[in-house]
Amino acid sequence: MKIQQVLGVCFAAFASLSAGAVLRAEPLEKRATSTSTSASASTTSAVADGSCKNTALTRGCWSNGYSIDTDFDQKFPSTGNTVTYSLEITNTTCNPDGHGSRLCLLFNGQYPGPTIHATWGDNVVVNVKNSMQDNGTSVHWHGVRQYHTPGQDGVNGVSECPLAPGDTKTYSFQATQFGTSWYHSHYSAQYGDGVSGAIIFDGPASANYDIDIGPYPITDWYYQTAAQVNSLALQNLPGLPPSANNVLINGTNKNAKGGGSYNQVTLQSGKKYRLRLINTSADNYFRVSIDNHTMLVMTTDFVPIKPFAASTLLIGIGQRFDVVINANQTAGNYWFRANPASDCDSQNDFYGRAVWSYSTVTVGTPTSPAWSESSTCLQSQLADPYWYQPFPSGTFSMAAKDLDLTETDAQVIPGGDTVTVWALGNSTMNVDYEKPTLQYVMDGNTSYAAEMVIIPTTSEGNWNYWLIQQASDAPAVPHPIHLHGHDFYILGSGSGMYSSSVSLNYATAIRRDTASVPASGWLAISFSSNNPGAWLMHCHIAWHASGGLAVQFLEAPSQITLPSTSAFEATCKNWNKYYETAYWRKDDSGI
Ligand SMILES: *[C@@H]1O[C@H](CO)[C@@H](O)[C@H](O)[C@H]1NC(C)=O
Ligand SMILES: *[C@@H]1O[C@H](CO)[C@@H](O)[C@H](O)[C@H]1NC(C)=O
Ligand SMILES: *[C@@H]1O[C@H](CO)[C@@H](O)[C@H](O)[C@H]1NC(C)=O
Ligand SMILES: *[C@@H]1O[C@H](CO)[C@@H](O)[C@H](O)[C@H]1NC(C)=O
Ligand SMILES: *[C@@H]1O[C@H](CO)[C@@H](O)[C@H](O)[C@H]1NC(C)=O
Ligand SMILES: *[C@@H]1O[C@H](CO)[C@@H](O)[C@H](O)[C@H]1NC(C)=O
Ligand SMILES: *[C@@H]1O[C@H](CO)[C@@H](O)[C@H](O)[C@H]1NC(C)=O
Ligand SMILES: *[C@@H]1O[C@H](CO)[C@@H](O)[C@H](O)[C@H]1NC(C)=O
Ligand SMILES: [Cu+2]
Repeated sequence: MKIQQVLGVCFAAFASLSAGAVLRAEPLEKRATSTSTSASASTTSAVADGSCKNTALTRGCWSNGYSIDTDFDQKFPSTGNTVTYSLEITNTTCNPDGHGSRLCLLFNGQYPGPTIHATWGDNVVVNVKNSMQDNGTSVHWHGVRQYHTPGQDGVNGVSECPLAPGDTKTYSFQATQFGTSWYHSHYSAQYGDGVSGAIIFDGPASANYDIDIGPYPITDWYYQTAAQVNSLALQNLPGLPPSANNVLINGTNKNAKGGGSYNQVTLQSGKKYRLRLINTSADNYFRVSIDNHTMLVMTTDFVPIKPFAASTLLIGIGQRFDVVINANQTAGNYWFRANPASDCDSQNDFYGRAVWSYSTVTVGTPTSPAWSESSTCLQSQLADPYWYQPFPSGTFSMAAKDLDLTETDAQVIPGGDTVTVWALGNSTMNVDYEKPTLQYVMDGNTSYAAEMVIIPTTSEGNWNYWLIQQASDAPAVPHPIHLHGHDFYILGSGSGMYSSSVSLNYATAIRRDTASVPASGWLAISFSSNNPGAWLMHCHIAWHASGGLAVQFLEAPSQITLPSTSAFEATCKNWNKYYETAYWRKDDSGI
């Protein structure tokens, strides 16, 4: 139990709803055109509507033959427009909850970092500068497919060398999807120090709303640095990670002693608001709700779903839920809550709060009652996808390969300390910052080091089936598993050992980029080989990724679109030079 209390904070993957939480599905008030049927039909590829205008009452519309019915894995527009951002990472201090100033690593001096805002089909260019003195970095665009741009995925040791202090890199990729996501450093546990920000790609939506109030990142917050918490987490069991000290909602909260301030949102009575919930946690587990208001959930990660109403939502690390909130209650002040889920063994001594107020009342401390919350941590997968891609029935047991998830004490860095490490498929990852996977591809070298944990995918056009199974002797904690370069279909999950007699969902599987392997349980996923590259799949608990809980799928190496060799090599050269005399040494998996 002690282990679960401290480590067991990553249970959620799907929206977990209490039995009474699903209230009513609210369909689009107006369909884009009358010919559209894909919301209810089970077809392999949705047919795009004709053009109609995207307005408050027709959010399913887009333009030029694209709409909510367009499955962006099959088809996406190219606008020819480029949006450009500059992000500079500095080593500075911050004090988001009034508890006191601490070391923070921030994009452009702010937490959360600037929101990257583009339109479906745009090219996105981000100039990143590493102005920290003592860490490398690489910036990953979570959930962004990086279709034919694997060199822009921002995973040091896989798609690039880390950017040395003082170095710059221009990331460039197309927004082939629409919806909400986030970007963060992939350099060890660095993002836990604040190096993250939101991404919005404008596009159609499966529910109507009047006003988009943008991203709402929710994160756990520690008064120690991520490197400090991480080194404690890596110590041998039962040396366990310290608990978080607070929860930040949109970068702020009051602390336990009352200092700091709440995020405040003003609502106009009668309007419907789109809110983009993003879980940017390093570790912890909360249940999100707004007193007296239900949330109409319309998107999970980047993927549209048939809208359903919920009073409370559980979100896994890295996951996003776009919801619509109808400001139709008595004008007043209401709590927005992000509660640690005690039923999931998360600690109860901190909680997230924000104040949502109607414009006609004076902003004040709400007295609104909380929704009653589920008392079970079990996830029920109620989200129903907007686009179906049925699988050949019964394929899984025959085609699936196992990735066993285990935990052990071992050396990650040869000669280094014995630490708690995790393995997927028998191997603990330890990437080589100086020789990323794409370097091997450029060299045509197939003598991969074992600790790269390279797994070849099926050939292009074929499906990959994976069973991620927690070993019976692994600690009973759930893990939010995130795949790069693809969304995977979740065919099923459960507790205990997977058995081929379990029925899987082939017909209406939901597609996500992050999903949970339940404590002591299994997760059955599938993805199609349709994007050549080197794609990491890892646990999104920062400390577990650090402890090596990752594999990389190497897909169609001969068809990979490689990044510019000169830029790639310059980054590596700068890194190698820096690392010769670097003060801090790599002491974990690197990711
Ligand atoms: C940040 O600055 C502190 C002290 O100024 C230094 O000890 C630390 O190594 C720096 N960290 C990074 C990532 O540059
Ligand atoms: C979140 O914070 C940013 C920056 O302070 C602010 O511009 C934005 O309006 C906030 N979002 C919400 C929904 O409160
Ligand atoms: C973030 O994800 C973690 C791990 O899945 C989960 O424990 C936590 O509840 C999530 N936080 C929120 C605010 O949903
Ligand atoms: C909020 O909901 C509670 C419980 O249903 C109800 O008693 C209360 O009157 C509501 N508050 C307002 C301001 O509508
Ligand atoms: C308020 O809006 C919600 C969500 O659209 C709906 O379920 C509920 O019935 C509405 N309540 C009132 C009092 O109109
Ligand atoms: C892990 O080891 C087992 C037993 O040796 C083997 O059957 C399995 O194929 C290995 N898994 C991977 C992904 O290599
Ligand atoms: C392939 O990579 C390995 C590991 O870095 C290295 O030892 C070997 O020399 C390389 N082989 C070739 C032909 O480059
Ligand atoms: C990054 O910098 C922090 C100090 O800010 C340090 O504790 C950590 O060891 C550094 N990590 C690496 C791998 O450079
Ligand atoms: Cu994990």
